[in-house]
Amino acid sequence: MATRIVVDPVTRIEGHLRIEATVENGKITDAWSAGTMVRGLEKILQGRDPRDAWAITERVCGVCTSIHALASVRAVEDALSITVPHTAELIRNIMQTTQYVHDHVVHFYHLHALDWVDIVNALKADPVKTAALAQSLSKWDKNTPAYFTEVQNKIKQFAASGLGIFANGYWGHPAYKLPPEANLLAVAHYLDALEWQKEIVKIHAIFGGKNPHPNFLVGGVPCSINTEEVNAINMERLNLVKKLIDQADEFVHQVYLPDLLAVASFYKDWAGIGGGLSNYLSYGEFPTQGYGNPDKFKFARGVVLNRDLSTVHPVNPRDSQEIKEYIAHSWYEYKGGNVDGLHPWAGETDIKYSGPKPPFTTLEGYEKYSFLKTPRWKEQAMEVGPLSRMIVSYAAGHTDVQELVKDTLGKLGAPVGALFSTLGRTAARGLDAKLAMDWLKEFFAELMERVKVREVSTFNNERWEPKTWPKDAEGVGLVEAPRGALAHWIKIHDGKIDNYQLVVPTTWNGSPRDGKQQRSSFEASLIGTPVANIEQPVEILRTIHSFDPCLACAVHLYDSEGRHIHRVTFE
Ligand code: NFE
Ligand code: MG
Repeated sequence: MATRIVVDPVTRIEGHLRIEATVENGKITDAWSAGTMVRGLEKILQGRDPRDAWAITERVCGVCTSIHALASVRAVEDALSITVPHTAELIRNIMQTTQYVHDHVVHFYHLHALDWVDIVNALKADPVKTAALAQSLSKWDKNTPAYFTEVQNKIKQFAASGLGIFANGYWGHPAYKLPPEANLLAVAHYLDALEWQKEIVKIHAIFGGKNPHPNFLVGGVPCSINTEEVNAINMERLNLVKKLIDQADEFVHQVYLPDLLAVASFYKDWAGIGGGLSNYLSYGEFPTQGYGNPDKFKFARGVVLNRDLSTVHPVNPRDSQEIKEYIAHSWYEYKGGNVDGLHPWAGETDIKYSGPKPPFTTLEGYEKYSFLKTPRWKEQAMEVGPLSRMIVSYAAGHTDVQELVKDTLGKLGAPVGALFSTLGRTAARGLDAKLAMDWLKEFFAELMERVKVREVSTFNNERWEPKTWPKDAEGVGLVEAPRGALAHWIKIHDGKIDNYQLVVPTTWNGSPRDGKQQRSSFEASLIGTPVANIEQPVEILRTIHSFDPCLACAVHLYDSEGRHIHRVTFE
């Protein structure tokens, strides 16, 4: 008999997500993913100055901070044909690679690790053996018996006081496979990562004034470089950036990547679980010769269909027949009816749902069940994220990505097919961080070369004044956010925003089914997942967390009167 499991709220994510699944004979047979809270942005933007949009959209989320600002300035620059000086583009790349590294490390330790790491079991570890294990993995200078003894003592005190926010974890669950020493090692690095993450974000503060939500600028970046000026980005600031980059490099290579491989080696069965969709979309990222030249991006742009790595299909975000958002199962209405999808330039964001509302207990049998819309590329569901970036760049022949992927699979003794899984998704995020780390160093070195020869212009003001703009303009800003393909579409009329639509990574991955009942990534990836104990569905968390969900980004509209859109009652 099928049993229905509800996980609501899913914790260790950003925003509000509910997952329901039916389990039969110990495996998931169907799943529903619902965004349960509404936020507001797309309507707030209407009628405003396009040059301000970055500051508003950026605040959709504090996790992928800065990313929506980048998508926004790119959309406006695209609409107004503004080219950004190369030095400004380098600084944007530095900001964004910094964001990748920060976001992925925080995800691995603070949002995902406890799906694989049993804190309580770490109490059984021998600190001497833990140090030996750690030293076999890396030369990080904290890999000593004294350090692991100290961490274990902290856990002991913590456990004695009831484990605080971790009290409801599924400790002792049979799905946890790490030996006690590996658990202790991971918990120690969980704490180290907390300390470290507040350092790397200073790079955002240096170039963008603060973090989260650093400043951006249409036409460039809002900082000027002058090595002799006390208030500009001077040598002291640049030296601090260099130091923070070196620290980050050490953390990624000496802590995150060795831990990722060590943990993964105990969970190889998860290379056969959670694959979900077989289509992968990446917009490509990190311009090296301008945003208008995607062939020279570090990550490739395109779509891989049916896991066929021999072909990369081109993506055109301007084509009204390619990317569309559907609302067959979302709490919205489109003026022209709810069957056809809308291209984002013609997108609508109106919650006028009047049909039956599901009770709090279940979504079963209700046609509409989420505040996320359902994006499709040529009517097909796409997975987005680090794994999609690896797959599309691999298929596009990017040799740095190919070598890294092959090398990692070799270390794990896993075939290429292992990529298409929960484990593959989590491993791909580590590779993404490593590539971003390497490129961060490269972009910074190039910036320093330009500083030496005083090629330091960071702003193109040619089209700053609205009187230089056409009466009507439309643009699209594509970004590979840490969680995947992100785009903002803007329509400008008489110097003001006429329409503004965001289609966000977690909207692709976490959306409800489309009108043809095709599932999106979260739902598809849960099918077939084993669940050992329906009271403690850690397996659902493993797969859902492997996407690093952000519902704050994914549900970004609001009701203009601030009404309760959907009131749930406890029964
Ligand atoms: Ni709020 Fe985000 C990222 C964007 S959504 S985290 O990365 O864009 O998936
Ligand atoms: Mg949207």
